[in-house]
Amino acid sequence: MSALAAVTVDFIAQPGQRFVTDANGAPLREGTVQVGTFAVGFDPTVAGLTKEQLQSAWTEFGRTEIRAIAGQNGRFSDSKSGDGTGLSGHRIYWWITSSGGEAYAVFSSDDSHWRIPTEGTPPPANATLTSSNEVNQVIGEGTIKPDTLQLDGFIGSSPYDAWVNTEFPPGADVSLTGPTVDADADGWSNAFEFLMGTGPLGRGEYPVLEIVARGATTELTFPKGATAITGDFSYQFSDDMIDWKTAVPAKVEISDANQTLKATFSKASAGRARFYRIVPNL
Ligand SMILES: [Ca+2]
Repeated sequence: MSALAAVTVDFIAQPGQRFVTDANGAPLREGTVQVGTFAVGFDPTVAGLTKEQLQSAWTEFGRTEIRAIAGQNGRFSDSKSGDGTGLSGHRIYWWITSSGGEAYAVFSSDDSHWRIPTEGTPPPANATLTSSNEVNQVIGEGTIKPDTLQLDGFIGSSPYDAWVNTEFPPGADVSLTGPTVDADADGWSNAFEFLMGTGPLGRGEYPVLEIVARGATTELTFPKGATAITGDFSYQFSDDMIDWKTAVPAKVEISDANQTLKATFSKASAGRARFYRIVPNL
């Protein structure tokens, strides 16, 4: 089995294919196309993800500028080569932004050209071609039309900002409201209070976490804040409480009725203890 050391991605929106437009349908004259992937275990299709959450899981492979040439506006084409190690099998995404970055959408496709070649079976020259006519998936406020990929705009406050406005008095100092601050000094950061649905100023409110080994799996169940989403949470595991590694759940379920989240992991090998912890992605 040969390792995938390098890969080339060609990305194209040319005459005869879909081109990029602004929210009014006019060809985009200034903007950028990033080509990249998202972290393993991160589901970018979950509704309500903020730009910051997408960016935290984003790995850029390369980028190019949208053309500003008469008859070519909204088009682009480029070829980027890079290290394919660790990206084997990852789906490729286009993150298209207007000039200044105010409007953006992330596009992808189910087409096989939109996956980094798999180690062991690289195609000739490890090339992957991605064409605008193959796009069939949009993340964020974009629209896929027969002839265009539209950026509908994505401006607004995050769910965390909205929660701060609800939980803190008007005009509260930012030194109290940041996600890493523990405003009520109860040992839980504001980010965890948001994620777990407890009050950031209600010292003494603690979420109840439950961990159950069940057959071939381990289930971690905990309360979830009303506007927190599965993409807000990452997980780590350790066998010695010293060396922590990323834990990717095999399954994540949300119970809307009582706002609990259950992450299911493969069980540790027999006879060994395993510890899990939750890491906020804020
Ligand atoms: Ca706290």
